[in-house]
Amino acid sequence: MKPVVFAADLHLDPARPEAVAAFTAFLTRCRNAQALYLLGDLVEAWIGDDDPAEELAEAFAAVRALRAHGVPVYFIAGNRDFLLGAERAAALGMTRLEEPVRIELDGHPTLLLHGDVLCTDDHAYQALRRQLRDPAWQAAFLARPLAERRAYAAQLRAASRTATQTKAEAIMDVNAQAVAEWMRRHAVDRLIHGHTHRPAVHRFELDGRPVERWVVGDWYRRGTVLIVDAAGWRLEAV
Ligand code: LP5
Repeated sequence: MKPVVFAADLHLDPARPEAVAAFTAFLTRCRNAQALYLLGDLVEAWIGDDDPAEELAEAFAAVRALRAHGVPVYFIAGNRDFLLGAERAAALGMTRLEEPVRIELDGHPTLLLHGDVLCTDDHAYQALRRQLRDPAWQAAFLARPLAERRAYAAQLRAASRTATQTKAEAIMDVNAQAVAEWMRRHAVDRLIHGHTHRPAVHRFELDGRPVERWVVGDWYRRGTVLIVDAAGWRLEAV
């Protein structure tokens, strides 16, 4: 089985060139993969498809090079890049998939999510999410000039940074009930997600069956990706 690779929370930002370089180098190592799944927050903040995002051109050229090598790159949006549409994603070298995504992986029905929908104890975030995912709100936001949107996004980032510094760690993790409900509803025995920045595998029982939740890590210092191949499932630092 050729490797299927999962990464999330890269938060690509021209202000962090080392993370951009690490991602670009990582893509060249994915050339023997069956597929690469990017589970959201690929970029630090995506403010609309009319943003040329020129500073990240090299990273996206590497994504297109991987695709040209025959490796499909699938993208699921996160809370930082939900405004990256299917058409622009395709131009950047990726196929946008709408979550929840259910795949058959290594003989396991598997659910893929960014992960933020599982954090149901974070009521302030869930309220913000409902607002930001509202099509009317998005249309009004996208009608603003780019510079204004950039400033709003920076303000929201600052507000979020302040909020997350004072929230209890447990609130920002997944809710066990939510995990069980998503897995039950989609009849899967594996769940893969990011968002919480807590790379780990959680093995537990759901309705008497053994199931697993795999969490991939962020790329702020060093990325942690999930690789599934003939050797099994493993989290690997890159
Ligand atoms: O991102 P991360 O992991 O640090 O924190 C998230 C939650 N925060 C967010 C906000 C993003 O960081 C900002 C995204 C900007 C890019 C999108 C651009 C397009 C939209 C621009 C809109 C103006 O998702 C954080 C969670 C955390 O994950 C863990 O799950 O806790 O949620 C919050 O911090 C939300 C706060 O609790 C409530 C925020 C109140 C905001 C008040 C408005 C401030 C002014 C806005 C100006 C327009």
